[in-house]
Parts: sequence; structure tokens; C-alpha cells
Amino acid sequence: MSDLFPALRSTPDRPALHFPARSLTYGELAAVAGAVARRIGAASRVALWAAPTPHTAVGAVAALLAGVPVVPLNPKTGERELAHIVGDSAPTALLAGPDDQVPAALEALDRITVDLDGGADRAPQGAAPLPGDGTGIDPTAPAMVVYTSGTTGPPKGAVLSRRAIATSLDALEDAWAWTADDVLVHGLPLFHVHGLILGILGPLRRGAQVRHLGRFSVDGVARELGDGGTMLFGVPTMYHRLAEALADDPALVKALAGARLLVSGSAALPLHDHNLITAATGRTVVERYGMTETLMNTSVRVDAPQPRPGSVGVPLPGVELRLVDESGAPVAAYDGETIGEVQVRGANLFSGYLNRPDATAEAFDGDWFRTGDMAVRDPDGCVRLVGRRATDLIKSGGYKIGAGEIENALLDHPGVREAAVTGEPDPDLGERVIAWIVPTELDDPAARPSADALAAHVAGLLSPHKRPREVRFLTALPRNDMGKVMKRALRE
Ligand code: MCA
Ligand code: AMP
Repeated sequence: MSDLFPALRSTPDRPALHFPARSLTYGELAAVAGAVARRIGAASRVALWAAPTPHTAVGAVAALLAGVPVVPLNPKTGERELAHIVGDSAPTALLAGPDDQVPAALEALDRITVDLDGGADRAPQGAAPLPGDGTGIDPTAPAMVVYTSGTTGPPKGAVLSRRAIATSLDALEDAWAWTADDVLVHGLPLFHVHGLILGILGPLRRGAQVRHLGRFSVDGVARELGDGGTMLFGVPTMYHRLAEALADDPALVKALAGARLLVSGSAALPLHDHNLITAATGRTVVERYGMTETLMNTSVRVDAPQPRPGSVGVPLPGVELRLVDESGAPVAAYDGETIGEVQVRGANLFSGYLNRPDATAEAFDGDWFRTGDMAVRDPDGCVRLVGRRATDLIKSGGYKIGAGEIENALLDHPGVREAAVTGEPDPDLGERVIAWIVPTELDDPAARPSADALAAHVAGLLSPHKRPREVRFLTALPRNDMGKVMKRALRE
């Protein structure tokens, strides 16, 4: 595990990264990322402006080569969320592309420009071609801090070690027979585990190629998968859009049918979309189950005896998984019926939440991590997820969104007296964010803030994907005797 990316040295001529505007071989990536790594030097922590560009991929590799923890930032993050992340993670430098315009909150950081043309010639005389390829760096040292929402309060930074990343990627190699000859296609955002760790670092660890679409589109998937792509990663919203397009798009049918592996994750892929894709292409989408804090826990294996839509497969090598009942006792049954909370342990786990020992302690039951996901196990060991413990966590477009965080943002709008946020089923996004608002001006509907204004308010303070998709006005929120909002009554 000492060397995270052996292909940087061993196969310099093979293709590594392909983005719409630019491609790099492993040799080019080694030169460019090596030069950036030397400039990162001894920074204590670096932020990464994680736009969907090759600069983000190079910046992440550079930080890993330098052995300096990197904090990927969603370039669309609003001012409050960004201020929290920067304040909490305290980076000393910012990695960004030459054309990236960054908000004022980041201007005080030492900017390290990721220059895709500034490779080997920048290396000082006699410098090692690649600093810190892993030899000498403690595998348990922090490699990345990825921010993730909880039910209340601002997002927490999950600290991921080099070992956790390598362990999880190698477990997927085993489950998916992932080789250097694979060509992965995706259009996922690059500031989360799915797009960045699995979707960029995954292929690079294998010595394989990744083709990033810049942004997801059905046409982009058809083009790149049809032109030599062997694997596709996506969230269920992306597979839903592909499924809906299949009836009128023979090139897309051919592209999906010809892929070696179609993988969905981050949320449940509805059976309806599974069935549409299988009926049109003959392929079964493989689901894997993970979390920012645990990286990947289970997957349907490529050598599974039969397709299992609706199942997230079996625990990956090195992952111990148990179900626990309400009293905290392990559930022994493999009967496809007895529900328990999923708990996991293994070298794939995060090291804790940054600056939040309280939240870290709460997240564990001994050395078992409590995922909050509810599941059953089938007689053959396959796990099926059936729900989530917290109703205040919403999964929309594959993004995890905490209701409390949005409620706090809405309450800061002058037109809002009371606010509650719930998730409702949505055929495209899985769930959509609904805001229930008691306006300040109860008696004058014309003085209410518009739904668009509230959406823009949340997008500007937090992130666009957290904005309410629908706003419903009430004269009062239903509350119980303790004054707590009864969200079930709202939904009914
Ligand atoms: C619209 N937009 C706005 C507003 N309205 N911006 C600001 N204010 C507004 N009021 C913009 C959006 O920013 C976006 O811009 C565009 O309009 C469309 O917005 P939206 O409808 O939200 O996006 P979409 O095109 O429908 O996105 C669907 C999507 C996306 C592409 C599927 O949800 C997505 O990329 N999801 C991936 C989530 C993910 O990677 N999760 C992994 C975390 P623009 O189009 O320019 O962006 S989970 C994880 O990592 C674990 C480990 C796991 O298991 O995987
Ligand atoms: P995040 O914390 O954003 O990384 O999201 C992790 C959560 O996404 C998990 O706890 C699950 O609830 C959900 N998730 C991930 N993969 C799947 C999947 N294949 N099926 C259902 N839910 C999933």
C-alpha cells in the first residue's frame, strides 16, 4: 500500500485522465502532479477547488504525493457553508486551476495554481521525480477531509486516511475484477467520495483510464461508453435519466449493452429504473453501498451467481458488517426479513470527524460504526437496505442533505417566521427537499417571500443542491406538547 499510484512510474505512456478539454498520460500526470506536490511542500492542510476539471484530479494526486491532507470544496458552496468549512479545516493553501475565480473567503489563502503545462521543467535539479509516493508516509495519516451533512448543524469533516482509501479501492478491484484495461466513464461531481475517491483515484490506483464528462449528460455517456468505455459510475438520478432516454436512443442502448460494468451508488436505484435498463440493454446495474465515513461497505460482485436488483450485495473483503436491533443486540438472522441497523468495522473506516470528538464518539458502538441505515440480510448473505434511522436526513440526487441545516438557513430570511424541512419521494431525484414555511407577514399573502427567493437564499448560504424544490405556506407548524414540530403530520 506504500505507493498509492504505482502506474505513475510503471506505465508512463498509458492514458490516465481524459476531460473534455484535456487528456493526460500517467507520465504527464506524474510530472504535473509531482511539480504541484513540491509546491505544496510542508503545508499543514490544503483546500482543493474541486471543479469538474483535470486540475482537480491533478491537485488531489499532488496532495497525496506530498502527504498533505486535502479538503475538496464544492465550487458552488454558498458563503455560510464555505466559511464553516474553511474555518473548521483551516487550510494554509488553496489548489486551483489558473482560470478558477474563487470567492473572497479563500483569497487570504496561499494560492497554488495547478498548471497542466508546468510539469517536469519545474522540478528542481536533483529532485526526486515524485516526492512522497507513499514511502515514509504513515498509512494512518489523514489524506482527505470530506464534508458531509448531519441531521442538524453545519457539515462535519470526515477524516480519511491513506490506508482507508487504498483498502476500499482494492476491495472494489476484487469485487469488480477492475483492471488497468478498464476505461471508467462518469460525470459525477469531484468534491465527494463517489466522484473523487472512487471515480478518479480508483482508476488511477489501478493504472486505468478515467473519462470525465465535465458534467453529466445522457449524450456524453452514450458517446464515451460507445467509444471504448468499459465501466460507468453514476447516482440513481443519472441512471433514471438514462433509463428514460433508452426508448428513443439506439446509440445509448448499444453503449450500455456493450459496457462491462454499470455501477450505481449513493442512494437506492428504484426497481423501475433497474427493469427499464435491463429490458432495453440486457444488462443488470450493479449496486454498491457506501458512506463518506466508511467508504465502500458492500457490493454486488461481478462473479455473483445471478443478478440481484434491489440488493447492495455482500460485504467487501476486509469489511465486517452486522445488523443490530433496537436494544443494541446483534441480529443473527439471514432470513430476508429481520431488520436491523447496519454497523461496520474495518480498515476502510474514517479516522473521526475533524474537531468533533463528541460526534465521533456518538457515531461508534465500540469499534463498530453506526451507519444509521436499516437493512435485512438474505440467506445468501446479500444485504438489502430498507430505510434510514433519521427522518431528518434527505437524499436528493445522491447528495445527503440535513433538514436542520436548511431550516436554520430559512429562519435567517426576514420573510420567514417558522420553517420545517422534509423530504418527499421524487422520480428523478429520489427525494426532493420541501420547505414548510410560516411567513412573517401572516395576513398579507403578497408580502410572502416567493419560492424562488427562498431557494436562492438557501443556495447562496449553503449549496444549490440543498435548495428547496417546493415551498408550502402554513399559518402554523403542527407541534407536540414539547413544542417539537411533528413532521409526520406535515407529510400527511
Ligand atoms: C438551479 N440552479 C441553481 C438554482 N436553481 N443555482 C443556484 N440557485 C438556484 N436557485 C442550478 C444548479 O446549481 C445546477 O447548475 C443547475 O441549476 C441544475 O440544478 P439541479 O436541478 O439541482 O441539478 P441537476 O442537473 O438536476 O443535478 C442532478 C445530478 C446531481 C446531476 C444528478 O444531483 C448530481 O451531480 N448528483 C451527484 C451527487 C453525488 O455525487 N453524491 C455523492 C455523495 P449546474 O448544472 O451548472 O451544476 S454520496 C457518497 O459519496 C457516498 C460515499 C456514496 O455512497 O457514493
Ligand atoms: P453520504 O454520507 O453522502 O456519503 O451518503 C451515504 C448514504 O448514502 C448511506 O448511509 C446510504 O443511506 C446511502 N447509500 C449509499 N449507497 C447506497 C445504495 N446503493 N443504496 C441505497 N442507499 C445508499
